[in-house]
Amino acid sequence: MYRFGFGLMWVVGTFGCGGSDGASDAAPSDAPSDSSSDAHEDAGVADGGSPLGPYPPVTDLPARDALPDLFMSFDGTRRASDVSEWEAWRQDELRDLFAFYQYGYAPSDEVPVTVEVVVSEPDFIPDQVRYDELAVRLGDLGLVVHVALFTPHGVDSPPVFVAPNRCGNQEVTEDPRVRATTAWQGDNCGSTVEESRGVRAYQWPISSIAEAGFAFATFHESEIDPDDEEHDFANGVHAALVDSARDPRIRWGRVAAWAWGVSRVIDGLLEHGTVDATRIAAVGHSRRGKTVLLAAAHDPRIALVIAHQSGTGGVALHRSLEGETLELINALFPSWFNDVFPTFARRELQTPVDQHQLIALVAPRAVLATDGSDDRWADPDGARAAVLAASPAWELYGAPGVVLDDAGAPTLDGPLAWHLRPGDHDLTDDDWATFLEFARRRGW
Ligand code: GTR
Repeated sequence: MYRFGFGLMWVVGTFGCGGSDGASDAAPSDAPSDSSSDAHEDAGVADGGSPLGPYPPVTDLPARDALPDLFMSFDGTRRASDVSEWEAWRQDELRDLFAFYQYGYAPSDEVPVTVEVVVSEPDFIPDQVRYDELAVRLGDLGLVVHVALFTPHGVDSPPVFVAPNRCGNQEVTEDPRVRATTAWQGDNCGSTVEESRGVRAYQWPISSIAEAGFAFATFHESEIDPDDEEHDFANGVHAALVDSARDPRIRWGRVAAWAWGVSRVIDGLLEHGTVDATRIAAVGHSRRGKTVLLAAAHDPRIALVIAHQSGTGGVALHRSLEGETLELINALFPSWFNDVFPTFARRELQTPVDQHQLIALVAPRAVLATDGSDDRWADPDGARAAVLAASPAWELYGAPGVVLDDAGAPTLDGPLAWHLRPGDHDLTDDDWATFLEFARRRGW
């Protein structure tokens, strides 16, 4: 048993290999977990190109059931006790640890974007929504991301929801004025691109979003990187932008590439200039929930992030040991993370960073994590616990963090929130009602 209480609280402790453990009651020995097997190779890569490493190989990391401390340095020697220390070194250290052990490093090259409006439909929905397709060209990489931008009539500088999509922009509507993707399409889209037109329109209620005064911008994730294990990294931005100075084991995985893509789409939207630069929300479902959370942890322009049913590698704690395991996610999707992360299979207690720390990197901006009661694979309890454990990062800024109701359940009232609705893995009108309500309570 690693958890106590109602299965929703974890002891928080320091992690550093040489550091003291702040929660010794709950911590087992520092010896690596005996659940390790010979099949798990030692994934030490010395510094391998990490700006802040070197860090120990996975097999040398101690097993701790206490959550890694938000504020204590990895080596356990210093604590970020105020915002200036948190921002001066601890945020960088956490980002570096996540890159080194989990998501991989994005190349550091600057990629300036240029924007061309290639479709304009001022009355896409009469008297309500304008449609523009922005072709966002990524430097000289030979890649163009087509952003479908729906803006409400009569709202100057609207806030915007930015969302990666799975099948292409044509999935969001039956209307042929939204052009279909020419990039790779995965399963569950349709046997032809045209068959996938409107296939997920029910997930993207463009009219209700506009009615609430918001713009909606979506793009096909494959235009950044196809989720295509067969061709691995031979296509998309992985092929176009390689940081060969890094050890290949810690180069970026697919989730990191998609997150980088969210930021390039924001570059494009700001260049275009229609939406309010101070009210950019990123929203993603499932693997795209993982993506937008990582994007927000790196990109301060994302003022509000909604990670919907993001599960393992998203909001859910590794240490919750429920739902999708680290072993399974890496076996099923070997390209989503870096090549060190699979070494944590059956070694969840050795992870030196856990997902509450990724959430904390978004503070003091707004974060909403949402789940479905029947979606056990995404581990709602592990997500709720992560959100609660991240709350002290908001408190450091003097903000309330998670606001609980009288029964102790998280509400939508604070800048950090978790919400559970009945049902399974999907993106529904009820979810959108929650997203819009959360934004409204932030004063958007
Ligand atoms: C599942 C995967 C989850 C989640 C989901 C999705 O198969 O195990 O981590 O990301 O896919 O993106 O739909």
